[in-house]
Parts: sequence; C-alpha cells; structure tokens
Amino acid sequence: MLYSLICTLCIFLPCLTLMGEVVSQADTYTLTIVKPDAVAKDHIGDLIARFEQAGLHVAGIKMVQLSQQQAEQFYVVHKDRPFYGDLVRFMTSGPVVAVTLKGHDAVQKARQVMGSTDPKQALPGTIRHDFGESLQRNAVHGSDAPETAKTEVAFFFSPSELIK
Ligand code: RTP
Ligand code: MG
Repeated sequence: MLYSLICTLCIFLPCLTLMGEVVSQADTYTLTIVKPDAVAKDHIGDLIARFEQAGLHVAGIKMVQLSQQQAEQFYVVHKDRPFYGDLVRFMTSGPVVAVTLKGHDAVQKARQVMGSTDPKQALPGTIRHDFGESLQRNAVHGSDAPETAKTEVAFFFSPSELIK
C-alpha cells in the first residue's frame, strides 16, 4: 500500500511541477527603445545586455529614425502633457533602436531593469540610474502594461519580423 502510494507520488509530482513551470513561465513580449541619447553615446550594446542578463531574449531588433508623425503617434497617450512637444523633439533628434524582448513576465521584468523614469530616483544598477542624463533623456523606453506592449510591438514590427 505504502509502496504504491510512493510510486504514484513519484510519477505524478514531477508531472504537476512540470505543468506548473510551463503554465507559469509562458513567454510574453514587451517593447523597449534605446533612446537617442543612449544611441549617441554608443550604449546600445550595454543596454541590451542588461535585459539579456535579466533573462529576457531579443525577439526582434531594428534601428529607426522616427519621423515627427511617428513619434507623435507613439507617445500620443502624453499629448496633453506639458512635456509632449519636448519629448517628440527628443525622440526624433537621432536614431533609436527598437527591441522586442521576450520572456517570463517581460513587461514587469524590463521595467525593473530600466528603473524609475527620473534617473535621480532610479536605483543603482538600473539602466536609467547608470545611463540616464535627465528626466527626459533617460536612455530607454519600456512598455508599461501587457496590452500597451502588444500595440507598441506592432508599431515597430510585423509578425514575420519576430522570433517566436
Ligand atoms: P517611457 O514611456 O519612455 O518608458 O517612460 P515612463 O513610462 O517611465 O514615463 P512616462 O510617464 O511614460 O513618460 C514618457 C517619457 O517622457 C519623458 N518625460 N519628460 N516632466 C518631464 O519633462 C517628463 N516627464 C516624462 C521621459 O523621457 C519619459 O520616459
Ligand atoms: Mg511610459
């Protein structure tokens, strides 16, 4: 009796654990942008390495010079904020690198790696603390929620440009 119980547990527990892993670690996507300040300072590789070191994978990457219309559309959520015009000017001031990242809890994980919007408030070891110049020139963009991530990834990448 005891022997068969142990055998049953030995068979089913690893299966349950494996199922849990598969369910809880399903990959999600997020969009990050290496902003013009970080591109100009040759920090593209440094920034992407930070995400990779946190367990995220590059699923798509491209360098882009945003037009004014594209930057206005991308940041349309901020169109009534006082910094909108400056933000659009900054984001069109030079090339950016758009990167789709893939991994478990990608949006949240990428935001942790980035740190707070204002580099002065960001924790040491985060991208914005280590590479950001100011509240505006803060090195990196990251999607703020899974729904936003879907729209932002589609803004830069067609499905065929992403590694599944
Ligand atoms: P992001 O969208 O770029 O990932 O940044 P975030 O979510 O941390 O911050 P958000 O509130 O969405 O702001 C978007 C970007 O606008 C610039 N900003 N300037 N008061 C200001 O001058 C100001 N506040 C925000 C920053 O470049 C910020 O990342
Ligand atoms: Mg934002």
